[in-house]
Amino acid sequence: MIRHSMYCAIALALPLAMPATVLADTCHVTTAGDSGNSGADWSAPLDLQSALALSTCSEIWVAAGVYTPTTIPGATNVSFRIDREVAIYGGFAGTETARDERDPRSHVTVLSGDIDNDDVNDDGNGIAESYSDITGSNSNHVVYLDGATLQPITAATVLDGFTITAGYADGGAQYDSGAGLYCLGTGTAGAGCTPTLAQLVFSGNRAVSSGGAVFNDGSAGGNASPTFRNVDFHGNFASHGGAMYNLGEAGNSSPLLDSVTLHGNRANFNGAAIYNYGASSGQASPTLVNVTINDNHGQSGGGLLNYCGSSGASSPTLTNVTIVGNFATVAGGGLRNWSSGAGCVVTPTLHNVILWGNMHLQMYSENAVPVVGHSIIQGSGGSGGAWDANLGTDAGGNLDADPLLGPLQDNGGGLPTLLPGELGSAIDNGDANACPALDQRGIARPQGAGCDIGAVEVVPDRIFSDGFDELP
Ligand SMILES: [Ca+2]
Ligand SMILES: [Ca+2]
Ligand SMILES: [Ca+2]
Repeated sequence: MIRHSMYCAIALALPLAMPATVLADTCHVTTAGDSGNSGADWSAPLDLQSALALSTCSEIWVAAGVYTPTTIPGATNVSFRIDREVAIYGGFAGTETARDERDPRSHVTVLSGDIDNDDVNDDGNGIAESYSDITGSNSNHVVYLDGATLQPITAATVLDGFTITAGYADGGAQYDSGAGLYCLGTGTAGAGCTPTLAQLVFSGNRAVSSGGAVFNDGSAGGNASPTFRNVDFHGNFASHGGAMYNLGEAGNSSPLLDSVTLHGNRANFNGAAIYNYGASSGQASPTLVNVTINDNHGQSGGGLLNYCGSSGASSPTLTNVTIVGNFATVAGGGLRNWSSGAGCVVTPTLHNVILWGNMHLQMYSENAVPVVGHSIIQGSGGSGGAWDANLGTDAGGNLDADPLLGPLQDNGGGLPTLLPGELGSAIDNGDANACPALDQRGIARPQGAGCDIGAVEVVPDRIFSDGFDELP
């Protein structure tokens, strides 16, 4: 009864105390939303396209359900288009009054490209778990971030808590790339696409050309370098860059991937998970921290392809990254580093990285000399006299011993990871100077005597000083 009377007092006081424009700043969206509603609360929801179009919606809350950019079959060029500063959050049940009450894993909020609603959906979840679920008419880009037309897209533009699925980029020109999300930071001077992309799943997107899930276009003087945090890429497909393609041609495309898993992606040709392309004085040099790359298949670069075509750079920095069980039919089951033009620099830096069980060759380099320290590389010989110089510069602390990884599964933290065995080579053998504060799951580093190599820090079984396990 006390609660009820307080609620009434607040409900009566609010309209007097706060102008309507403030109430409209957070706009509410449901699958039953309508452009005629205010969006001010869950009882008057907007549809998603209307909320994106309203400049008064500086923050958008989206309730669980499946959203498509259009329901007109054949209108494949229509996307959820974002060209301004706005923070968009999914994962709401549709009753919350505070943002941190949401839960994207319980209240799955899907942005789908299946505009004619005919994709394989046996499980009824509205998500393409694989690109092979796609049929009929699908959006060329499910989400289109335009940082070149009105204003640059900055880190203040947030997309957080969604599953992005069933895009099929099979149109002409740029409509053949970036089926899940196209990040446009190219063209006019000052253009940029550097959004914050968090708690996302990119599943079952397909591009005829490049970037099955994501295409970061930082060409022609631009910059397309998003931050990806807690993101899962799986079941995506393209000719180049099965999950992601970073185009830094006469520009920059160097995203940050922090706590990301890429698994089960495919490329017909290069970069089954990620293709980094630097050329014409541009660069594609992403930073990967606490990243798991597993079971991706392509022709060359089963995990990453780092390529430079002419006078540019493709020199990613990998720290505590696990690249395991990927496959390339030609070369570089884990990584291929390929410098093919004059003035090119392809010098990836690997610290605390696991490269194990990739076919064929863990890492293959042409005119490129990676710097490798405190990493586990199968067949490398380890640091010292037995080091295989084809792998690059031995910065010390490298090992050639089995990390005894478990299967890809949820080991906590929400993303699938590969847990190192407690008796394996990863435990406590990382470089303390390169050790991130947390692991991919959000567990504090280091645990035990030192930082572990790879994306996951193992919490040792607690042993009492007498040597006996503690009681349960
Ligand atoms: Ca499904
Ligand atoms: Ca379809
Ligand atoms: Ca440790």
